[in-house]
Amino acid sequence: MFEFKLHKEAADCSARLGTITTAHGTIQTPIFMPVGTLATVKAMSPRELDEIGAQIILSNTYHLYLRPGHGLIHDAGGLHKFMNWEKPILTDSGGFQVFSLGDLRKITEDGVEFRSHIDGSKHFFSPEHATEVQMALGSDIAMTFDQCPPYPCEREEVRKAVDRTTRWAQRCLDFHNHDYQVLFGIVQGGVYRDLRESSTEALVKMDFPGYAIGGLSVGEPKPLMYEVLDYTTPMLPREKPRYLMGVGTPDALLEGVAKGVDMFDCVLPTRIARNGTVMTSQGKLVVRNAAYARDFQPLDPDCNCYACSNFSRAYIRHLIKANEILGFRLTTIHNLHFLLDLMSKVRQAITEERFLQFKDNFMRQYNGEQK
Ligand code: PRF
Ligand code: ZN
Repeated sequence: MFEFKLHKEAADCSARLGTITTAHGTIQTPIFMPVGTLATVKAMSPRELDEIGAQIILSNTYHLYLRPGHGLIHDAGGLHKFMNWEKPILTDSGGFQVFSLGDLRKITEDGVEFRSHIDGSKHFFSPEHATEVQMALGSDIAMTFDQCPPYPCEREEVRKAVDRTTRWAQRCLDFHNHDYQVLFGIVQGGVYRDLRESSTEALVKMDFPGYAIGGLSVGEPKPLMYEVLDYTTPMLPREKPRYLMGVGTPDALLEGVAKGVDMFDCVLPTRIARNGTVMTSQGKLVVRNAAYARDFQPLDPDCNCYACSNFSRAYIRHLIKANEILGFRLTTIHNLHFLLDLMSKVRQAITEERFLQFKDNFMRQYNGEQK
């Protein structure tokens, strides 16, 4: 079961308000998806995720295939039951993760041979296999197996990756067969406009229920990513959800929304939390720094999350310096709350036809960075 409803479109930019209904419930777009690579959003229980307003999470095919294995998760009753998360789950196909392995992999038309980052054992992923694993996991949204070229990358290399991604997308689609799970296509093409065009055109013909924009936020300058988004989102069907993969800085989320993106995911909020950095309405703050040793304010005075309502910067810094688990849990709770709350404010602003004004105000405050 899957339905995308477009409720509103901004008059002065491409921002959209919508809902996506899956077998595990309805989510509101634009949305940020916390990343739970190993069937856990690191440091957070599902109850806590629920409390901070997470509506959907992302998990990774590659990691779960290697450990504990999709067969085991299937036997446990599927990923939702295994991890006790009852709301929607999107799984990434493993394409991106396998391609990030560098020397550990070999690509052919049939698929990718790679060595496990855990024990060095040999494995093979094909479009069919990536699809089969995702069906066994039982996520609500599965992704096609794509080839994400690095940045920078020669045009000819990117062209080959686009053509292969197109053929692999068709193979995923032909193989996919699941009661409620849907499969999204992934557009590639690097920073080459005509390649983005041919990738999009080929995938749109296959009529996926949703489309991701892959191959961005891989090291290119942000203005270049925005330029690619500017011409890529209008090539995608208006009535289908658009997902920008691997983007999660506040400025890029707001730009993405303004350019018509509906879904985002990123490890950033959870990863930086674990090294003592938080996002606040006044910019990034490295609470681990000595400057906060005697700072008894909350992480973000404008935040009402559990961490900010109950603890000071000084206390959280102390926990992190002492390597206490609670410190990392509190910064994770705050960072996820911050982005989920930002997206909720974004949706409210679109509803009230003042999104661009909201975006300007937010960015002005955020860029007045604290040290
Ligand atoms: N493809 C897939 N997953 C991804 C990406 C991609 O291009 C990116 C790029 N930022 C993040 N995650 N399958
Ligand atoms: Zn907070």
